Amino acid sequence: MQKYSLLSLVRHGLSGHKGWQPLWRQPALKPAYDVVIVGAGGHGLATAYYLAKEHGVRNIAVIERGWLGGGNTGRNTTIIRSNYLFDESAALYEHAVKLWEGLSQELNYNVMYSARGVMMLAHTVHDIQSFKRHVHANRLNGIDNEWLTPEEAKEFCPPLNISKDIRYPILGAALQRRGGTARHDAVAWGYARGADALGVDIIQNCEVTGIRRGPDGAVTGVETSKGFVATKKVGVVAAGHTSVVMAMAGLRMPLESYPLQALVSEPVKPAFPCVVMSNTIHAYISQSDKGELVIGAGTDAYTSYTQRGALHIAEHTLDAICELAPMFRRMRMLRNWGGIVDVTPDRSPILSKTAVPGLYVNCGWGTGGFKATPGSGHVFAHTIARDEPHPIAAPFTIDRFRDGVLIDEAAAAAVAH
Ligand code: FAD
Ligand code: PYC
Repeated sequence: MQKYSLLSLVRHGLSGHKGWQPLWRQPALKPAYDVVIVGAGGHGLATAYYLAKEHGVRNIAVIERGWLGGGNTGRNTTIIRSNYLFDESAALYEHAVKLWEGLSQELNYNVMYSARGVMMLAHTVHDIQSFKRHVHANRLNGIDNEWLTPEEAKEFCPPLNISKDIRYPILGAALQRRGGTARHDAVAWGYARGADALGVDIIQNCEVTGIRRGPDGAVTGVETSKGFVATKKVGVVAAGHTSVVMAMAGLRMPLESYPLQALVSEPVKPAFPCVVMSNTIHAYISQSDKGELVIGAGTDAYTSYTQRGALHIAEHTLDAICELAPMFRRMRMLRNWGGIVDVTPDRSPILSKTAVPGLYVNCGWGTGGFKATPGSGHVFAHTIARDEPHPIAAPFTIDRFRDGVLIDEAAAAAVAH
């Protein structure tokens, strides 16, 4: 694999940048693989990377019906944090944050992880109680989180309006300083490049249309738009389309798929130093390194597979943003879009073996899975390679919906809490 470094940049610069190699191959689909991953989003690609790197499985295909990173991975607002309430969630998301901290070095690819701080605004007494509970629970788990007064919040993020005369005044905030953002495309590209270098075949523009099972019920392969592929292990990592893919094996999933929308502004000079989330009014905002304000909303009210933005959602969210940071009132918005998020009844993911031997599923990340990408891939690779869950993944079994052992991270929420 070509290495990226200052030296290689200078060397290629001297020869007119003509010698760079493509980041991954465009291989033909082989008739058989040891493992097939369905879906080349960040989670699927990370799973393949760690399967190859840490478990020595080299004969892997990642099959993607569109282009890699074109699903929610390339559509999200890139907020990274680990300030979840329950011990199980804290362990999972903190595992991911620790991997984020070294990911650019691990992949030799700049994923632009920026720990600029994630601030969650409280607007009601209930918010204050709930966020303080999170602060205490996180600190007991060794995860940084602190409570700020409105004045301290404004000091950390000067554009905030802390006047008491608005619809939802800011009454305080929880701040995770190690939280932040990363460049979403780069995460998909970095894992794709790393997996490809370890021999993983990434097959784009190829839809999985069926899952074949043998007389004992175990997986024997997948049907695709490019033909049949034999395999004994299939990992489904298809986000909003997981229910559709799992139904191919006869399994009904505890998932609902909703559009979640986001939008970006015209680019401006650095003006917004951190990430701000307001779950109460369903608005969150950060500024990309390109200068665009990256703004997101709550989920749409209805289930749907429509990956589109809608004006009324943008209007509602911008109403809130203009109240929170009035200096943005004259900004123009450039584009909006939607992604289909896979939501479980307890708003926690599923990382699990299934009742079908050889079939594994990684889904249910809903509105909040980007932050988990490295950790999710890491523990799911273990689950597939060893046919038993990684200890961090064990509580996130699909069986919890049968047994009632839920991990209820705000089931009423319209965005991740
Ligand atoms: P995806 O990237 O969606 O990958 C799944 C892939 O499966 C897709 O590429 C799809 O084409 C493919 N696929 C589906 N069916 C088939 C098939 N039959 N055959 C082959 N391939 C198939 N999370 C955060 O942590 N922070 C945020 O700030 C945040 N903001 C968000 C904002 C928006 C607007 C959206 C939509 C999501 C947001 N999320 C956020 C959630 C996050 O984007 C997702 O949880 C995460 O990216 C899921 O990654 P994935 O790899 O599982 O899914
Ligand atoms: O999970 O932090 C998050 C998030 C913010 C916006 C959407 N998801």
